[in-house]
Amino acid sequence: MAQPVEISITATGRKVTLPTGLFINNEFVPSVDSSDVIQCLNPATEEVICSVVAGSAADIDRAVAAARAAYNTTWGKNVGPVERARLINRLADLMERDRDVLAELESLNNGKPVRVARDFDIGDSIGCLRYYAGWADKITGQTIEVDNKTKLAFTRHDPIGVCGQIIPWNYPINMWAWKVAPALACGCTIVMKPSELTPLTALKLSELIVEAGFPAGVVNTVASLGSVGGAALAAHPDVDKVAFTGSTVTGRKIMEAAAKSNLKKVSLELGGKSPHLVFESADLEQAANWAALGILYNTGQDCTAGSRLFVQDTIYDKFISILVGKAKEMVVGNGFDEKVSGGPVVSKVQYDKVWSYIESGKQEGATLALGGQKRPGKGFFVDPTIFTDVRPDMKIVRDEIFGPVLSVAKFSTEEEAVKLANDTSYGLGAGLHSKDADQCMRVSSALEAGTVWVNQYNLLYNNVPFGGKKQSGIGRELGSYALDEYTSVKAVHWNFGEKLD
Ligand code: TXE
Repeated sequence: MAQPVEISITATGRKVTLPTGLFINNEFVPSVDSSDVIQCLNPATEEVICSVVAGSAADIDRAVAAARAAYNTTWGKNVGPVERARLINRLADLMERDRDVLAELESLNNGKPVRVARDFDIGDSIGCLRYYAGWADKITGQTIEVDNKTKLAFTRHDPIGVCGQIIPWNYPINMWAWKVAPALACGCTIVMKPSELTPLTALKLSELIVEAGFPAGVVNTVASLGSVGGAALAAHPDVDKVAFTGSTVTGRKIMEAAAKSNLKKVSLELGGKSPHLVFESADLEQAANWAALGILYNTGQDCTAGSRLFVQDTIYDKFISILVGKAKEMVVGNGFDEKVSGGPVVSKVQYDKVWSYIESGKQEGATLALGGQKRPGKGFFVDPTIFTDVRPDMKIVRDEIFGPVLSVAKFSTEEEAVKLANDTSYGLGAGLHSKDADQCMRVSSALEAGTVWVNQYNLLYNNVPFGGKKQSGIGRELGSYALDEYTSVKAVHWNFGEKLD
């Protein structure tokens, strides 16, 4: 099985022809040794959308060989930066042209509102491609004086080589763009493994890779189970770098596989349990808007979800009542309904996980201020749920839930707020709201996180780095910092005078 299928998107009347094979050397092909398929579901209806080929370890070998051959012949150091930028920009143009189709496919497979996919996920992804296209001819080294009379040294930022990229299901197109764009700009070739839950848009984008004119083998896409294709990529002896976004548990396995194979370079963007602090001087209406967005955006399936909210005791009751009002405004439903602001969670596994945490919050004695009741009917829907008066030892406070479930606790002093905020093994995001500029500076400096938002939350820009501290990850994506992840610095020592006797 590797034939394209036609998908009917009932809500919009659109018919989309979707490739279902493995994308290797610019062709969609069947597996070399397996008849396994991945069944893709619509999480809003639980209906099967279609099946796609599930790649095996042998298919990963084939894709890596294609990527290596392209790296050595048509890409890598064999193509100039202006041409790399042209192709990346061309890909961005094609995504712009196909924005509606991509948004509908993304919504169908992931559940997020189609409007959000169109305006934010795909808009940002197009911006990400253009941003890194702009970097392609600005990746430069240094000239270093070592001895004015006879020698100097300089550095070159070489492409790192063949990259394995393993992405999750919460932002399938964004994660694709965050990884593909800087890798291509730096001259790397790619074997992409999308999540087995959401492979459809990565396959559609693979068609655009051919149409944009990339040489065969530069970008390869192997839909596969994590334990099969993902594990094979992480352990592959001919992969020079693996870039991963996903759970901390899987991140550990990837690092171990990299260490045990060829010590390939690893970047990891992992889970979080991000703190969000509201001080008494804050604009409470605004802080409540950001706090609601922080936990409810993407149905809480966000690595930086502000899932632990700490509110100063003097404004605690008032703030919670404003916040509950804001959270109630969220319309949860099928992402194809234009009124909907929150879709379902992505899968039955995630649905069961989120509900088990909601049950544990009830059992451990947290106060339910909103939600916490299952809906009848089909679809993996979870309404906004807010627990107040939580204790630091509760499971809902310690673990990443990855759903629209917020834990709220109070603090009395700034020192206590920072201590509570940092009491986690994660360090991805953090937010604070205060009108006291000195306090904003002190607290943002004390928070242990790769990103701190002040008087806002969850906004990201393609030119600002993103990544984690502690067990939230290693390395940085976005901004010029991501270029370090895809380049290897070579120092060249040049002698123009010294003769040895
Ligand atoms: O993640 P996995 P899952 C968190 C979130 C969620 C939990 C579990 O808390 O509830 O993780 O989600 C691939 N070698 N995040 O199980 O397994 C897999 O195929 C190599 C946070 O879906 O980490 C997929 O492509 N790869 C996160 C990718 O890893 C493997 C986003 C992510 O899946 C592999 C997603 C293996 N052994 C989940 N096993 C974030 N940081 O945003 C799986 N994979």
